[in-house]
Amino acid sequence: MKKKRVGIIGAGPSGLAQLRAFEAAKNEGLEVPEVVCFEKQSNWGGMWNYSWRTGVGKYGEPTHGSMYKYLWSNGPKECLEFSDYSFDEHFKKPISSYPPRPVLFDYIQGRIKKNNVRDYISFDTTVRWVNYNEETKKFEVVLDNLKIDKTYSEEFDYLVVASGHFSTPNMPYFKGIEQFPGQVMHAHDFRGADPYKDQDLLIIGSSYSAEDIGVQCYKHGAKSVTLSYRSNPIGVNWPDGITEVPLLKYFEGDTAYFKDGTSRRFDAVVMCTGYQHKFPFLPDELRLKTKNNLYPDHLYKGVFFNDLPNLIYLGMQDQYYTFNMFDAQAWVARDFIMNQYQLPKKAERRIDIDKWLDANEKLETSFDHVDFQTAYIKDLLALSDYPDFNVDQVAVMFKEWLKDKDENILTYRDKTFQSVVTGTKAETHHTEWMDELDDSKERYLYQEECEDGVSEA
Ligand code: FAD
Ligand code: NA7
Repeated sequence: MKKKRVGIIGAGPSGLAQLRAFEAAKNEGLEVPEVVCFEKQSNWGGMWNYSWRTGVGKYGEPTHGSMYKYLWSNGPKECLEFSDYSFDEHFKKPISSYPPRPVLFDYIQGRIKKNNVRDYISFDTTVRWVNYNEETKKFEVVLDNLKIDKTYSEEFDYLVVASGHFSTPNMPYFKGIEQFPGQVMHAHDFRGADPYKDQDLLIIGSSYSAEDIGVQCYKHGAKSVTLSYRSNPIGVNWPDGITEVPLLKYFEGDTAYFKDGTSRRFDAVVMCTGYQHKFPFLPDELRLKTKNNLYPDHLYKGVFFNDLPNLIYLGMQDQYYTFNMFDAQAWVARDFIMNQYQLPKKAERRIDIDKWLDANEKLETSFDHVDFQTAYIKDLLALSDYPDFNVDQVAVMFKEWLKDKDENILTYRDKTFQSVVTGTKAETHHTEWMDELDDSKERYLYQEECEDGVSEA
């Protein structure tokens, strides 16, 4: 019998989790389907594969990357650790709880380099369009091999969409912005704090990007940072030099006027106003339409498109849990594809989705959000043989992290946590985060004992 074919769109952490899930089954001696992953960039890692480019890439495709220089993990690494590949196994020594981007990128790659996962990925290949054929029950995927400028198509029995959702900017308009004399950009195009040294910076938004870009620019020498919120302020104890104000109403020249009647002049504006779930390669009836939230509608177990469950979406949720959530999802998807996990009927699936949507509606605090996603992860873990980990303890760490940020947004990254995978307590990093201006892997991992016993990098 002909092997089933599985197409995966994207080789970021979610797509790689799917590849790894199949490899794990293969290593157990099971017969796995034929799997092909398409990645429009020249390397894997998705967001973690930093790109200096903005706008379009070398082949004229929209640049996927939204990450920037000097980006350090914004949550404890112990909350995202793969349960089948620990930080200890990768780094061979304890490291701190908040590593910089290149170190996490290295970790992601370590697990898949152990297998021949790269062989399954067609790089520099963008998915242009998908048709579903009701008669053959197959997905026809139209692709562009960007390197040789060739369009072709392939057929699949299952399609896994792992193309991420923090790449297409949500960019609001504010009256007068077209006359603002300084730089206006979205966080998607932010590549590091250097241009904002000695500048007065306005940031719109009050979520992760606003917080992190604001604090980074403060750390790297911005003269002042003003954060303007629409619904709720971030509300942590800000240091002198960072202020939160209500929403921007309009600009007059370089001066911004806010809802509370205050005004101030700025050199530059960064819109940290979130991203759109965008799937330009999917027709209407297959496209997930959602805002960024913890339980997008239409996905059974947060994964299976209810109208057509052979269409699988990974990582589409707003995220407390990341790498380990993608794994838990990918393992369940794999078991469905390999007939080891049966889905209930569509109406039953709908009831389950509604149950989660109702619960999501009722959430109020950040702690509620953590508990909700924790319950979701547990639900997934019960469905596959992805190695169990102490999810309740991870939830405790997330809550500690939230409290740490509230207490001191500049020092929370100096805290350490204990792995639920190995029990290892993280090291204190050799340099306090506020004094550490170098985010390279070499600098991070290098440590030398000085004569006086104080470690120095
Ligand atoms: P992505 O990483 O976005 O990967 C999607 C992949 O799909 C990309 O490689 C892309 O090129 C490819 N692709 C897209 N469209 C196509 C197409 N048409 N054809 C072929 N390939 C395609 N998470 C954390 O855990 N900790 C952090 O500190 C953290 N910081 C973040 C900071 C920023 C600025 C952003 C934007 C996100 C951050 N995240 C963080 C969340 C991050 O999104 C996840 O960690 C993770 O990268 C999501 O993985 P993914 O594979 O779902 O999506
Ligand atoms: P998020 O978490 O989706 O947050 C988007 C923010 O943008 C949020 O504060 C919104 O305010 C705000 N927003 C959206 N539209 C507007 C308008 N029109 N005006 C003002 N403010 C607006 O995106 P992030 O980029 O912060 O985080 C995404 C990922 O990147 C995350 O996983 C991180 O790890 C990095 P609201 O509260 O809705 O009023």
